[in-house]
Amino acid sequence: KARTTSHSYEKYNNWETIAAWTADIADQNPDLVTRSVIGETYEGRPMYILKMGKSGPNKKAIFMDCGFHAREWISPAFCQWFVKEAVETYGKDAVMTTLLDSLDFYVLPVVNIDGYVYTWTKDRMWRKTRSKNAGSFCLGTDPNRNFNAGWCTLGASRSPCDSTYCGSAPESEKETKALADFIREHLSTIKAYLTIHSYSQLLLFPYSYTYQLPSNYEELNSIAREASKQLASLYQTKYTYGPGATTIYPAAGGSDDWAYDQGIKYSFTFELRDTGRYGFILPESQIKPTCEETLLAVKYIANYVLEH
Ligand code: ING
Ligand code: ZN
Repeated sequence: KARTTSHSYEKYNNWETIAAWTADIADQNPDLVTRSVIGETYEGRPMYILKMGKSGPNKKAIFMDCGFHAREWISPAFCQWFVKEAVETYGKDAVMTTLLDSLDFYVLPVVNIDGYVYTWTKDRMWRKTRSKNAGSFCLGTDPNRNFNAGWCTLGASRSPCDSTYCGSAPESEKETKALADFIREHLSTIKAYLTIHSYSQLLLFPYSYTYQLPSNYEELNSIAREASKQLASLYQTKYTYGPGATTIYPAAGGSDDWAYDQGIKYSFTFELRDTGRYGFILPESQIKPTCEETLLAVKYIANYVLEH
């Protein structure tokens, strides 16, 4: 099929371009990247996931997703950047080489594909999925209020017209169900869960659905401190870190809390640049610096997980 747009790591790519890119990057790096489909969206689009790493026995894995919220365009840009850096620096950068030799990364470049398409075609500020709601003319559920972690008890809405609508039940959305099914199927290998949002420059960890601290709070806090320090080392971008409930706001049904309660003890939500000057409409000139600094934090966390 002929291409109508070309892919660039320093531009925001539409879904058609990202989908084609997932095929190309896998075809061009057969010993490092495998593409598969974990499900399909409400509107019928295939949800591609890229498995990255040298094949080997009994490897631990890290799961990372981007594009939960449609308008947070820097997030899918980071997943694409991460995959590019992995294939370009494997065999050259010592840390990346060790990571890919010893770990697998599952990268889901866009979770909420229907919403992402909608932000390109109709409403740049759309957040939710695009599913129909019974008894309402309003569309969509907030995918990050739709997980079974204190579902809809706090910081979420029961009204389909609200941007934080929790859905009719946990995993009511095809996209969150596909993601949760994939993680449940790979629970024995997945040691870390990373989910990329924007904006606010935060590195969050459980819990958001309760003010209780997670059992390994001290460990998560020190990982977040060091990852934030690594991130700042490049351009002095300042991140705040801590449990979601006290660092951003209490909110139930988030994927990081759900993954943590599944037993994935290293679970983090990134809120990338900026702190509000541009907000969700981060200029393309900031894609490269944002992705470069975030990569340092992700590599730090991955290396920590590998060594523990
Ligand atoms: N922020 C997240 C949100 O879904 C969050 C914050 C993280 C909530 C983890 C719950 C759990 O509201 C953005 N920008 O989406
Ligand atoms: Zn978000």
